Amino acid sequence: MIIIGEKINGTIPKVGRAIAERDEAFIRDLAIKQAEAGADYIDVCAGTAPEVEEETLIWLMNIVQDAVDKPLCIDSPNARMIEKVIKHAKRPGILNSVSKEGDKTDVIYPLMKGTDWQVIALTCDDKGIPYDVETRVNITKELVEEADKYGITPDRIHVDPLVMAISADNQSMITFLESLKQIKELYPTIKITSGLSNISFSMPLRKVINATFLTLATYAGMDSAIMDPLDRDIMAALLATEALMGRDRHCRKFTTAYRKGKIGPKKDKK
Ligand code: THG
Repeated sequence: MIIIGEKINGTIPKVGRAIAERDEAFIRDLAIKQAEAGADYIDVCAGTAPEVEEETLIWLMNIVQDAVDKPLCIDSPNARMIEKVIKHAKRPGILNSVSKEGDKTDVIYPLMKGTDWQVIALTCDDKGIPYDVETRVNITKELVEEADKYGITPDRIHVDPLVMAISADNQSMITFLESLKQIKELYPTIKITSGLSNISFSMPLRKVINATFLTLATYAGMDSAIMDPLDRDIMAALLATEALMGRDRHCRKFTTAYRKGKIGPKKDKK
């Protein structure tokens, strides 16, 4: 599983406060902790008013890149904001995100041409977010065909089919997994991703639902997840899933994580 650490996000109240106070140490610590916990990419999302988003993102990007040796996942609802800040990235990571809304592809794809940047492609368009399989697959086709014009191959695209809360749609995970299956049949090298927390919205015991979703989706072939790597229970579930799927030779990753106190009972740091 490719882990995209979601913690540096100004919409989380504590993080929003740290951003407002320009508390560099707090952001730095979040970057280091997520990297140590196993994040492959560090998502940075300003979550601020548009007027200050650019300087906030650049500030966050610089702190993270200074603190850890992990590529960024630049998270903004505004494609032109991503265009403005991308030059501050020291190396290619993931652009979060493109979709068929407005002219997003015309802004995002040229930034990726001839580079190693990857992208998260949301299956939504100007009509909104579809939750049926057919529309998700059709939007994916459009996004992949458009990407091809810029030489962007499917293996650089993480399709995010935007899973709906199960409290709102009982079949949410089932249609998500069917979308995953059909998209992968069309494009075997494409990646499928998801934010973990959307599925459990307005439910009790959200973390149990998120962890179980992660387990089932991983088994079904999900490639990456936007998640909280500091959540020890979710990380334990993920490591167990990968061991059970035969992806962890001699269960070494699982036992090492346990021995180091990264999962299971906390061990005091010496
Ligand atoms: N898809 C894509 N990008 C995304 C999302 C997605 N970016 C934003 C979001 N969804 C993913 N990021 C977060 C960040 C924080 C939280 C949820 C999603 C969050 N955090 C609380 C915290 O850390 O304190 C609570 C954690 C918890 O209780 O689990 O809520 O779907 N492409």
